[in-house]
Amino acid sequence: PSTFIKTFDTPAYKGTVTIPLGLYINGQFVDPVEGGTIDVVNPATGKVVTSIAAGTKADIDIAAKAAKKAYKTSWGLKVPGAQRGKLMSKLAVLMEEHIAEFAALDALANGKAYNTAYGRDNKGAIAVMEYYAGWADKINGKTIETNENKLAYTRHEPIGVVGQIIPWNVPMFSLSLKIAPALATGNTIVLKPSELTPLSALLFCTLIEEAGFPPGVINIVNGYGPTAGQAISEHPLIEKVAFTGSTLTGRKIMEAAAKSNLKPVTLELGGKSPNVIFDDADLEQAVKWAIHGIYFNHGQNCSAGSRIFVQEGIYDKFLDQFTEEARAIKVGDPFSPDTYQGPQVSKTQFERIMAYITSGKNDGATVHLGGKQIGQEGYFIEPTIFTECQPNMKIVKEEIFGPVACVMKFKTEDEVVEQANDTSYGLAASVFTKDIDRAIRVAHALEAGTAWINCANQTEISMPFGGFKQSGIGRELSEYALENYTNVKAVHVNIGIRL
Ligand code: TXE
Repeated sequence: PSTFIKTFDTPAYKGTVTIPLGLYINGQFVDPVEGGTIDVVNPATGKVVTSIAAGTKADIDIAAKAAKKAYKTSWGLKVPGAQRGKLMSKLAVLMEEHIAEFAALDALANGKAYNTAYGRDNKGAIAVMEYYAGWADKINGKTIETNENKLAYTRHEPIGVVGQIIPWNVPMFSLSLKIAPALATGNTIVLKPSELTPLSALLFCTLIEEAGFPPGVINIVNGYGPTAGQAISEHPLIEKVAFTGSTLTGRKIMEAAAKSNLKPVTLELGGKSPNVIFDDADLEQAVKWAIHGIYFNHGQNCSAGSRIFVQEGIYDKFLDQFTEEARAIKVGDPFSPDTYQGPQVSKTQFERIMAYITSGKNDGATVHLGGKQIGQEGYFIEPTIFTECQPNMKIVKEEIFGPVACVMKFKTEDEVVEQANDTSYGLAASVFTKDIDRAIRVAHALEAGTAWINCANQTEISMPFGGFKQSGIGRELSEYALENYTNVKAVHVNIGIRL
């Protein structure tokens, strides 16, 4: 396979990054069987940066077989947890050594600010790898007291080969939070990055062997969803699939899993998270968190606080200050050090968001701020605020995944809890109030996998993350994620029962 060499000479990053462009299978970069390619586009310009190898079903098959062999011969229960953890720690060190290159590749293909890619995504990815390296020798079952004639205990065994399919919004963070718990528990992996942001994953592949992983333990196959992604979901040797992305694709993955070998599925899907701000909230802080809640990462956040409910007493003041802050957001070149918001990730996403803005207008909502493309080149969208929104409008019901907030007025706690829960999603929710009773009461009443009190969009590696309702199945991060990657075996040892 060929290589991609890119020299960056930007205010945020200067340096040259070199990555191989093949599929990473069984410890080697290889060409795809069918020779397909993916054009990687810089969303700040709309221009193709490079073309990379795209795998299909045939490549996933080779990767799954390599992963199976590695599982049987050089990973899984053959390798003590402490040793697995050691390799993962080494991998984290190598990721840290290359963090600037990772951030540059993610800023290039995703369009996110280099500083965000560096300080949030990639710092986070490294921390996740370190966190699960620490778990690798602590995957313990239990002894269970039954009767004196029996020793009964459980083992948390690895599942085997696991498939993982990730999106493009936080490329390296997603990769690490999928791979790390699977490795810690002794599984081998076939992972497909998003076709929109495949470059940083290729750099990651160059570190796997150096960290000491045997060939076949981690296989990374770039490719498109309906081909390579679908092949992962239905492959008979792959015994579990973990996915982050759209609800629509999540359904297809579950279906393929059910129709093939009934592999268990964990899903982290979209959201339409409510942010509820009461009259007695610290207004300045509520405004700042609400801005971070919806506009961080250009609104391309599964837990984005896209429905902002403000109590009538502070509604006007909130809207004024929120608008002022949104207007001040620095939109521009991802490689400029003071950029907060870059372009949306792709033309498709840009067009989808602009179509939502049009639908909001057509449905009678008011564009209070923004609503337009910025410039002619690339996929930049103005931070946008809709007011006068009604519950049945598409912009209120559906995930926009862009810098678009719906601000709505409410009167009472009961009313807002009902409205906030009036959604098929249930990923996250925020509540802002100084009244501790109300804060906890509302946080408990909101139907969401994560509830934030007086903050928004917070991630802790040691806290579980996942959705209620149609936002997903299973929990990622924290100790909870380990459950996704182990099979529990109950062992009954007879030490005296006679028949
Ligand atoms: O997602 P897809 P897209 C939401 C967000 C966004 C929308 C569409 O609302 O606007 O999804 O984004 C792979 N079998 N989120 O089109 O299609 C695909 O190759 C197996 C929320 O990018 O779900 C990629 O690797 N895999 C979200 C991954 O699925 C398939 C993050 C995600 O792509 C496949 C991203 C198939 N049939 C989007 N089709 C979040 N929860 O954070 C596609 N893929």
